[in-house]
Amino acid sequence: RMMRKNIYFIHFRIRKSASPTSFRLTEKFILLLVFSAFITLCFGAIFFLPDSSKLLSGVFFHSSAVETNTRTGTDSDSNVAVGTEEKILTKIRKDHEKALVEAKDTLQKRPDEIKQDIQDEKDKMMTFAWDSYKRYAWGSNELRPVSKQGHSSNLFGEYLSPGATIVDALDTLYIMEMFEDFDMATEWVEKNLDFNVNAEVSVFEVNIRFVGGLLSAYYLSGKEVFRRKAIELGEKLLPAFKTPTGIPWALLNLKSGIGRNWPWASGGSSILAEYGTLHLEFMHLSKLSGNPAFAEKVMNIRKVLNRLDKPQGLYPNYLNPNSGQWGQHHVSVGGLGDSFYEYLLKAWLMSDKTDEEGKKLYYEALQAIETSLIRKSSGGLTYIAEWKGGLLEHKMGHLTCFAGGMIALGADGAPEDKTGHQMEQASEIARTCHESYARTTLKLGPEAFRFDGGVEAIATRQNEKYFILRPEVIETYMYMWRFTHDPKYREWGWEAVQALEKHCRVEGGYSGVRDVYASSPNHDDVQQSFYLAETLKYLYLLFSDDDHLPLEHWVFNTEAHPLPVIRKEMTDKPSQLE
Ligand code: DMJ
Repeated sequence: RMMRKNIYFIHFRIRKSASPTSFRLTEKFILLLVFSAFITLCFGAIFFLPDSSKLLSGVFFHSSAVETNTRTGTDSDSNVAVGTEEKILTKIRKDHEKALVEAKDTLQKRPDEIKQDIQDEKDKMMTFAWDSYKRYAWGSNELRPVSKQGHSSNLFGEYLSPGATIVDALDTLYIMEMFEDFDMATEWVEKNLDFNVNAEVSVFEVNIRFVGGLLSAYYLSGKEVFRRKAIELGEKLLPAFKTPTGIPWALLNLKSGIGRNWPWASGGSSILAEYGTLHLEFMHLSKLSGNPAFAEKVMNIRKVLNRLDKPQGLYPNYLNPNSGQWGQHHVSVGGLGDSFYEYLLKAWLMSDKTDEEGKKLYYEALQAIETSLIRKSSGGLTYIAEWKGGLLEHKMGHLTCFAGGMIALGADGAPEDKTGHQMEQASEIARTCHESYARTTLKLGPEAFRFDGGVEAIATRQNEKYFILRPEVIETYMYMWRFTHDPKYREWGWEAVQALEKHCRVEGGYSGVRDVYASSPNHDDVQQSFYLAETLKYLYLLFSDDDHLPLEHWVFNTEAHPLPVIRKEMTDKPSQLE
């Protein structure tokens, strides 16, 4: 209904590669030998110049262009082989010049032109990701794009007729007007998505991906099947709240209704980012089902939290559902904490700004985060550190990068004239996260980066160097673009598109990489479902007009599934939510 006809797909031009040019031995052998030495010197320069000078001089682009232009077919190869060295050099010079002009054009393109490119290009990222999943992994949770097969992690239910990618991608397909694929996915949901199974699932993951995905699909398409399935699944999750405090278990067996917590979580605790990331979906479930139980469960979580003392106003990541006491005092705006803060703000926005308590809790928490966790490096980069028992760990996760977008989204409602300050903070966080990408070889961000031991925005531990197609940095660019229209956010998004295409795209889809500092990608062979749900959707929205899913009407859940604002005056008419 609200979709515009004119849509823009993210694309990339692939430069073809072929076998290296070969030279035949002729009587001009010596001349060719000299020429080979010249070529070797050129390549030497390409590899040994620092990246910055390659970029400035255009050499960086030359190198791939030379490959392209000298490797595109046997015809040109044989022409080269029989030509004189002068002809060869002239050809290479010409190719270089052409490539340089092309490269400069790309660099100098303004966002509007880039948008035009995106519109024109046939090779679409979402289409490729989706088609690959369809082809090799249909019905599995996720695609293994290198080995070209499916895999089903039990996080979202190994036996839950998995299909996590299908449900997670539904709204992206709809938003991008890929309606045939949307219909195919709908049919799969109708026929296969079954919750009456003996399976243990993560309550959080099932909620953000499955409940969130189904709700968005319902609101976008109006198809009843999604409403029904979302409510059915929501009801299956309710036994998770049967704890002495009502703080839900992390894991739940859908058949027996028996819950438990992650064995690694401090003293049997539930996790802040998990029990704190149910609010948006559960409020909508009550709205759509007429059953107040969903809303009651999440409002009770607030009550429990309100009763507790917060160290320096901060929320520790661990809370014991039996005793109602904090576990380890570890605070993070990244993993284990992140979307709890996001949902406080969004609860207020989604309630048409009537949920005053959500608003108050959000701005208070943000103030505490600013006081205790936000720091500036000596090089001038703002980052959000982690807090362990009062000590700061100067590390920021890729996950934490969503906070730039969150702070920008909340800036408008900030108390005490802090709007400008919060926008500034949001833009600084966006810049830091962009730096974390820019300072790698592959131009993709590491899982976590540090500001200690003489480094800034760089991962120092091997197990923090991977990139798994996460969306948070692009999510922040999207919000920053919407609020500032500063072209740099589209430029940064475009850089990410290029890096994804160059290093993550493989024959059978998109894959994460194990080390963003390596000279070439080592693929992890997983196309995460959130890549289709979030990364590609936020990229698409970054290059769309602002009235495409306007932020005054839609609130994105933490998996980027848009949920409509529940208007005060329409609270009794579910069908008129949007
Ligand atoms: C997604 O499942 C959600 O964004 C979640 O809140 C955090 N992690 C992933 C993406 O990185």
